[in-house]
Amino acid sequence: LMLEADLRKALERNEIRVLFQPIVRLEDRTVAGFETQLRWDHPKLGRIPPATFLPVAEEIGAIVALGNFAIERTALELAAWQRSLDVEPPIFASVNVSSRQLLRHDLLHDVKTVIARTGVLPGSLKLEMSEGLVMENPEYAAQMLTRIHDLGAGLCLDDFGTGYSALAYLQRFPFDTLKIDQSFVRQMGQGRTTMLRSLVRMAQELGLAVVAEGAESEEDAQGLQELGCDYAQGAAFGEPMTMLQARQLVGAAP
Ligand code: G
Ligand code: G
Ligand code: MN
Ligand code: NA
Repeated sequence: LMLEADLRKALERNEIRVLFQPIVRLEDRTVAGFETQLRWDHPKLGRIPPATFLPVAEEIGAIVALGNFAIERTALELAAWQRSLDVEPPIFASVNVSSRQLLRHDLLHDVKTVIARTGVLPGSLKLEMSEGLVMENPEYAAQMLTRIHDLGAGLCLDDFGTGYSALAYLQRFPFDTLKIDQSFVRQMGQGRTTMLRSLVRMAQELGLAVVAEGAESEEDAQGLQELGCDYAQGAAFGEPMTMLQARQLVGAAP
């Protein structure tokens, strides 16, 4: 297939972008960090979303290279910000990781190498992954994540609430943050807050920070804050933007 041949060359041809979507503190609406998102700017087809090209990358064995590119590019940018900004806590970035990176490749080694090479403050580099990914091989995932956590990197459980595993079970994993799936924010918009309320309460009792995704309006943001979410991301605060725009947003040196 055309797409496969093109994707093999996309990295070296500089067609892969790492976008940054702001994550704000609900208490004062300041930017706490970003979630990074890969995009492929195809020369003929235009911008291709990860949901389209990551499965292709998986098939052709390019998923680890793309994942490492996202981690490395993000860490380089954060390290540059840290040299020009003096904010406490430092601005973080949370990079999505795929099942293959965590379960069938040495993600520990990759993260360790990137931290050493870039000098990024380890705690400002976070990895996020879905519950489904972790549950593919919980024993191995727990081991790997514990060792990555020991490097000082942050760990966020993505799409929380959409899976079937109990939080009590996931407590054995060293996550510091839960990201509540946007479907619960949609429910809140329809006056249904039961799920969101209990997910937030569980997270709080376990000492985990809570990010809500899919905050699309000021009304969403206020509702999430009232329910005790610490952070939110979504159209209300900014769509995924270029690194240059993110740099300007946080006031780092150009
Ligand atoms: O932006 P969009 O909704 O199209 O993103 C679709 C999915 O692609 C997201 O859920 C996100 O987890 C995934 N994704 C985006 N960037 C990366 C990345 O760098 N690595 C991995 N593994 N997944 C990513
Ligand atoms: O990694 P994950 O699958 O969670 O990726 C998050 C996806 O959700 C990204 O593609 C991001 O662009 C998207 N997203 C972020 N904020 C909003 C929002 O406010 N509304 C909608 N519909 N999508 C959002
Ligand atoms: Mn995500
Ligand atoms: Na998500």
